[in-house]
Amino acid sequence: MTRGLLGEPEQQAQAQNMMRMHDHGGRVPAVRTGASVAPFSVAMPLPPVLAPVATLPGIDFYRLSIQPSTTEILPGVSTPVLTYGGQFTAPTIRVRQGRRALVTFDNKLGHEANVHLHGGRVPAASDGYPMDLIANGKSKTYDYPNNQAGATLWYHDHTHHMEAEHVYRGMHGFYLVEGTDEQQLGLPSGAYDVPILLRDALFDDQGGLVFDPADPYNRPTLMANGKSQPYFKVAARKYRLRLLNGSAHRIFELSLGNGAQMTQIATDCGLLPAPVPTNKLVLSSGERAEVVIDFGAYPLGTQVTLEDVSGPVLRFDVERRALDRSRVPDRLRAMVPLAAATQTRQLTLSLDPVNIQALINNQAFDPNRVDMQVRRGSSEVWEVTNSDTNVGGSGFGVPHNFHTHLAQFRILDRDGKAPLPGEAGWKDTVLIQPGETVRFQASFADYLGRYVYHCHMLEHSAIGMMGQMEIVS
Ligand SMILES: [Cu+2]
Repeated sequence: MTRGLLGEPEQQAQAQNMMRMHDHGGRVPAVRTGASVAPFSVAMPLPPVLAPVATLPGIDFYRLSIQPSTTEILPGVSTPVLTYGGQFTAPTIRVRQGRRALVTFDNKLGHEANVHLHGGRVPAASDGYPMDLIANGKSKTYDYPNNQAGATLWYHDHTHHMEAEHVYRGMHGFYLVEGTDEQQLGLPSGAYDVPILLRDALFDDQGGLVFDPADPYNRPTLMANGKSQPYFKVAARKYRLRLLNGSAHRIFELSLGNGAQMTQIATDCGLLPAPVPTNKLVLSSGERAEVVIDFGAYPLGTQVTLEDVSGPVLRFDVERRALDRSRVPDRLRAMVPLAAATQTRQLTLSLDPVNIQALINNQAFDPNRVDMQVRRGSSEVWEVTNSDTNVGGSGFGVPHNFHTHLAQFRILDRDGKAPLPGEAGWKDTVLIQPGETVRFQASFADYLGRYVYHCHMLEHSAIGMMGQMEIVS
């Protein structure tokens, strides 16, 4: 084991705990599954939109605490959680493209933590580098320039070794960038533009969240915006739904219970070139998809479920009429041709269950080691392979995904085959199935310094499936 990954005894213990991949170690927690609660018994809340504490020309100032809190995920049960702003689905920060946001976080968690703006193109000092932490009792102001296209971003903890548990316990929220050219498109807006954070959890008898990194597959309760299988009353008209997989580990495979199509309009980093009709959305941890669903197609009283392969997540209840002047244009966004790539790199993801590590190119993350240097403003092709077809000789394959900080990318191919139409836009996170190689081309704009890239199944990044690049001039 490298010193960088497992220097402290408590971190060693934690990592060993994480690598008991499927071995419950005799400590099987009492399960209070989502199935024990009647589905669709509570309304899906919308996370509050955070108001600026001060404003200057071109700049908004925001302030949020990082603090423990409680929330009601299962009806009538109080669950301790870790939050931004005391809210289990943190307040939504909604900004306009080109308008800078300075967000101050006051850490009252009782231990160190930080904040990463997932999908944000931000200076290295504001990226939430895993070792760049806010001590308990201290504050830090993150500088978000918002010089990027409109997109559904999110903010979450990135404390090295603790990111999986922190995010699992609730340190996640939306950060929505409104694009300057979006309004003229006429997409559903205002009350009909709805962020939905999807995730999972396992509960104990007392309603506490069980975090067992060794068994991330046993998290049967599905939630939307912090409630277990809620309903959401909708008008009979078009809605823009911003779906985020905020799970630490789970892959959602989503469809509508009635088999109807959704119209996908955006992916991680904003609008697709054109709308894509689809009846299935696969979102791995950290990925986003925006869809338009026209509930005007249904009579009042219709109930439409959003289903994962493991069960329903959310039910839309069509309960009133409303005027609808929104539309989904045939063209959403011009895609600039990719610049010529200056570099091709190969990265291989693998778990090492014997040494309790997760690796990129056979190395666990070491903050003292720079894995590559990348020229600012360059464009590179990365070939990322998931070699875990037979983890530890078990015969089982394990999916991974891959997230780049700072850089946005476009998928070139999967095992030589063209990407799906819904993957045709700019992305920052991509699912890679066992044995699969994904080739993407990334652009490294704007900022210098050290940024990480990693598997966004956070139990994997927490034990080393992460590397760092240094952007140089
Ligand atoms: Cu992984």
